[in-house]
Amino acid sequence: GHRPATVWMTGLSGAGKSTVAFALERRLIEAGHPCFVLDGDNVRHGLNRDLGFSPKDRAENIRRVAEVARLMNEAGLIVITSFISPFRDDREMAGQIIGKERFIEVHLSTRIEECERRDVKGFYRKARAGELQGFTGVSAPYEPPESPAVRLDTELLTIDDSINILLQHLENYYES
Ligand code: GGZ
Repeated sequence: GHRPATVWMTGLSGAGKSTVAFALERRLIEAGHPCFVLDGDNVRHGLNRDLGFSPKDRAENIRRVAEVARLMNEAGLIVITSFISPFRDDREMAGQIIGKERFIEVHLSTRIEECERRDVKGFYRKARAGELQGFTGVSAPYEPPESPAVRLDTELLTIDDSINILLQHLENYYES
C-alpha cells in the first residue's frame, strides 16, 4: 500500500524538475499508486494566475501549492510538486502546511552553468540581456536546501537513474 506523501522538487529553471516529476508520476501510476503532478503549467495559469515573481508572490504561490498538496494527500494521492521554490522560509512553510511526516524535499541540484547551457525556453539569455527582470539564479536568489531527503544532479544522472533513486527512497519511506 502507500501513504499519501508530497514529493517536493526544488531547483533552478532547467534543472529537470518537471521532466523528473512526470516520469516519476508515470512510474507510480504504473505501480498502482494514484498520484498527481502540480507544476507551473497547471497552477500558475489557473489558481495562481494573479501571481508574478516578486518574493511576496512566490511565497504566496508556494503557500497555495502546499495547501492544494495537503488536500490532495488527504484525498489519498501522492503529490509531486515542481516549482523553483527558491526561498528556504517558503519551503519550510510548505513543510509545515503539508506536515513534516509527509513532506519529502528533493533538490534538483543541477549547476546553473548546465541549466543555462540547456536554456530550453530562452529565459536565461533574456535574463542576461536584461530583458527579463528578477530571474532566479541570474538576478534573483536561489537558496539551496541544506538537508534535502534526496539530491539529484541531472547533469550526471539519466532520468531513469533519478526515477530509480526516488522510487527507492519512496519504498523505504513506505516501509518505515
Ligand atoms: C524564475 C520564471 C521567471 C522568473 C518566468 N524567475 O523554466 P520554466 O519557466 O518553466 O520555470 C520557470 C517558472 C518558475 O515558476 P515557479 O512557480 O516554479 O516559481 S516559484 O517557485 O519561484 O514561485 C520559468 C518561468 O516560470 N519564469 N519568470 N522571473 N522563473
